[in-house]
Amino acid sequence: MTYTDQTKPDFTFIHMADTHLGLNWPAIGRYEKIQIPVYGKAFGAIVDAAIEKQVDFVIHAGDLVNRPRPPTAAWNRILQELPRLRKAGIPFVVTVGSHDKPESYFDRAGGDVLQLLDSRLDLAKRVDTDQNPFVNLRTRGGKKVAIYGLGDHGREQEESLQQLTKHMTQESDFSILVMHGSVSTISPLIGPTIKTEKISELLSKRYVDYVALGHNHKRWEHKDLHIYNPGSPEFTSFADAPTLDYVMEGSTLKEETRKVAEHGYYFVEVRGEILNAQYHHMLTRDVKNVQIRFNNATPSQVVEGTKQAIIKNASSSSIVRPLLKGTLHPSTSRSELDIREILSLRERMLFLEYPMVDLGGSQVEIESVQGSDFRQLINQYFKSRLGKPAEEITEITVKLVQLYSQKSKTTDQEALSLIDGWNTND
Ligand SMILES: [Mn+2]
Repeated sequence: MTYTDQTKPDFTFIHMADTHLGLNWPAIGRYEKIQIPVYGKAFGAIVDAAIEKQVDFVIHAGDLVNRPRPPTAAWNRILQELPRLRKAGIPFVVTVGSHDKPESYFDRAGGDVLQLLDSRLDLAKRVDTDQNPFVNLRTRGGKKVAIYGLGDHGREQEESLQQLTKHMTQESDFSILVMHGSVSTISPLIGPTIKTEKISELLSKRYVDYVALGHNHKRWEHKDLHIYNPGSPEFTSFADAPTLDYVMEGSTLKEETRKVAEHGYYFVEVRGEILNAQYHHMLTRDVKNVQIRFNNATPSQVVEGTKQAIIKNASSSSIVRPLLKGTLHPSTSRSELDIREILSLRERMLFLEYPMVDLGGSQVEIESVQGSDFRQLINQYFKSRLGKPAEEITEITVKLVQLYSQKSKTTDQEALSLIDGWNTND
């Protein structure tokens, strides 16, 4: 990168989030297909960029690790990458994400990973309202930058921001609010949320010049205000992935829409009053949802259409989730669907998720008959016993209940392959 005197920024930085080091998704069930390294590689690639561009600092908006007790592979990666930044003289400032936070009493007693990185290893500056709410940095060109941290505080998010604003001054040349959570205009809205007006006020009063979000895994930015969310550098679930939308008309498959999902980081240049946030896309794995809508289709048409749509989109490195929507022909039933036939495509790709079937209501029925959302109940119970892994266990339990509520000759087989697809998640 070459700048002229007119374009040379006062300083630059990188904003990333949601690296989820240590995650193994999807759990493929064969040990040589473990997915942990892709998250480490994505993190390493951003560190490479930071060093190559000689940015003044790097900010991470939370969820550095996937679990508060990360596996050794994640530690290995952290202790490989962060010293490279330190050696290059690039401070790494991070706030506390929902996944970095210890949940149990025993974990809390030892502090969190980010605390170890900060006070024990001097590899990061941890900013959050609970300890060090902000850090002041000096850029190479002598500019004074303040970075305020607001981790994940759940329902107390607004209150915590209120606390944080007490520390804010207009004395720095540039100020950043790094926050793990959403603002009210983000889409889709997830997790702890601050009203956009509150942020807008901080921006207009120049208490803050750049708002660095994390938590939502898809890229998003405010159209007028300097509020940016880079998304996760790699896919962490099918919810982060693009969706290809097909409709089956008779025996013809028609593509309707493509919903993209961007993944990467921001490279930000600041020069005087001018802020230029450039989005850099990452090379990710090939992950997608393939959604097919059927109208009064027979079970064999559904299987055929689904297979066609999957084959169109899958190579040996693809990770695919089929979503089957619409209605079955009234004289047929969900139990006649030969899901195994769809799953036989598994060999052709890296991972084929067990299809989500929403064809004329089996899933809806069971929930309304119970009179309550059984997913919620199961999740609550598992959470109280297990913490974070509860979500995955809930998912598989709900799928099994749904599967057995429509028992057929092939149900046991289907259940086995469903379990098989999940069985190596730690
Ligand atoms: Mn996250």
